[in-house]
Amino acid sequence: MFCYQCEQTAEGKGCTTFGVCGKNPEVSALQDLLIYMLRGLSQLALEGQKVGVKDEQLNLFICESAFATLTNVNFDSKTIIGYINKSVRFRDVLREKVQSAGGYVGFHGPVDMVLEKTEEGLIRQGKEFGINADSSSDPDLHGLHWLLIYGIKGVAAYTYHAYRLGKKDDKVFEFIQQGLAATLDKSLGVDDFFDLALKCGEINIRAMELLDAGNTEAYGHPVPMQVPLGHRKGKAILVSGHDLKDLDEILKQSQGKSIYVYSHGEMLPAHGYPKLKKYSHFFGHYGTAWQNQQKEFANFPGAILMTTNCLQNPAENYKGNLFTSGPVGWPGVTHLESSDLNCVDFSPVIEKALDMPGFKEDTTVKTVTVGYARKSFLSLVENITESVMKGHINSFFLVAGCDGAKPGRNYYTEFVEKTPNDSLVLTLACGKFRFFDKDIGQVDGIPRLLDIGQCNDAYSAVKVAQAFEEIFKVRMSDLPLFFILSWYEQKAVAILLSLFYLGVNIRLGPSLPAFMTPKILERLKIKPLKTPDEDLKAILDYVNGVVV
Ligand code: FSO
Ligand code: SF4
Repeated sequence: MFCYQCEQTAEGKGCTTFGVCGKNPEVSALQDLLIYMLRGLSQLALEGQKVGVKDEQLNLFICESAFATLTNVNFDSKTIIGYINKSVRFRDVLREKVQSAGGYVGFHGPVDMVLEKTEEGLIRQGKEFGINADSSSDPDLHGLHWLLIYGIKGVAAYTYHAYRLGKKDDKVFEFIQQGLAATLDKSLGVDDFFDLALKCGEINIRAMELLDAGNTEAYGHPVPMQVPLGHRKGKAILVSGHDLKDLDEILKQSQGKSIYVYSHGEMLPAHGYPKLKKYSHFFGHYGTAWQNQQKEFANFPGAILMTTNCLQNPAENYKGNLFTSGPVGWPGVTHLESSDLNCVDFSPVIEKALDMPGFKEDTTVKTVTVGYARKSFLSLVENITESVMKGHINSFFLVAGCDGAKPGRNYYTEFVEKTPNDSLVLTLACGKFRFFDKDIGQVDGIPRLLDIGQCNDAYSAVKVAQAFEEIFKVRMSDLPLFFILSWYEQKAVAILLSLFYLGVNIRLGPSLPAFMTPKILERLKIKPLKTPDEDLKAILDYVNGVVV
């Protein structure tokens, strides 16, 4: 196997014998084959568009199945084979339709390939079409192909979430297909792929906007909310991942059953959404970020639902209490299918929670504040502007991105602790669990630590950055707003490309993507993290106009 799509890839180069994430070589080969098939389906879909052949189910299928190949999403060979077989069915019908409508279908590769019938055969084929299948090509071009594919996987995940909430835009589907098809087009060069990466960033902002509209129209705009970090005596369900629709459903279905529902990981900001918080049994938050789940889930005395990434190899002592939904899967863990993409029947989760002991007593709790998504944050803009005018606030840090297991991730805690008192720290995504319960004080009554939300709320960060452009009357790249990012998986790659599109200078860690060559990093203006002291000094020197 060879996989280098995430930050924890072995030795910073690539997982070659077994995934650090728990992905085995067989599933890795099957995922490679699925992605190869999606690239071919995209070639046909683009030809279809030229002759008026469109298929929304195909558009959605590409997003859902690409989402399943993100890091820590689906480890179940049966599910991936199901997606591969479905891709063949879509391909054969589409080829027929495009041809009948007078379109071109004479592609060689995934479009005319005959797939094996057995699991072993598909694994064998997958090994031929993985990342290193075209390793003879120029390293920059090769890196850009995979940068684009990983960025598109992130866009596909956001698009899938948005679709479930009734939001879609053909432009996004079209770009996903254009980008995937481009990776099979030998006539394209390095500059073409930089343009496509830029376009991927732009389209990702649209996908995030759709998701933001879906979430806020369904659940209201997040408002600042104190979230208890403890628990209540009684039966319990824990919901992890990012999917607010699944959380809403489970809250609805577990009402009146004497069960408390808790968020885990990236679900924490869900407490800020008024229409989710209205459920009195949506009590608080349990645990921290995804990489601590094996310990945290084992100690949770109720049922656990994983709605999206990041799923880890479930230990035997909680595997029977764990459920997955959407594109997530692990062999032997009960998966709850939705028949119509909308409503999942969560009764097995509820029954499991009722069978389990639950918490024996209430705990006295600490709380954290969430809910500074764009609307709440923008309501502070007047106060922030005043503080900036008085010189009480001089810089802003967006400390955003993913958490992970590597020791180097302590950087972010230390960085936040060392930020000067005349700065605000904005957080987004699961990286914040390193410091989310720290009190770093206030400036003129404004909390210095403001949580914008989970990574699916990244559109709010874009709106906030655009508001800063208004306050300071300068372009985003000249703002005293500094992006200190931690990346982990492919949604983070899509967001990186969006920031690249917006012209933002990025500091990225804890290690740089293995698929980005020095040329790609330079062109995307990505700086590696040094130490918190060195980076803060460089930033503050810049803010204070010190010329070095
Ligand atoms: Fe974290 Fe995982 Fe939200 Fe990612 S839980 S790492 S970028 O999947 O999605 O921030
Ligand atoms: Fe390795 Fe990451 Fe790929 Fe998993 S997703 S196999 S950890 S590079």
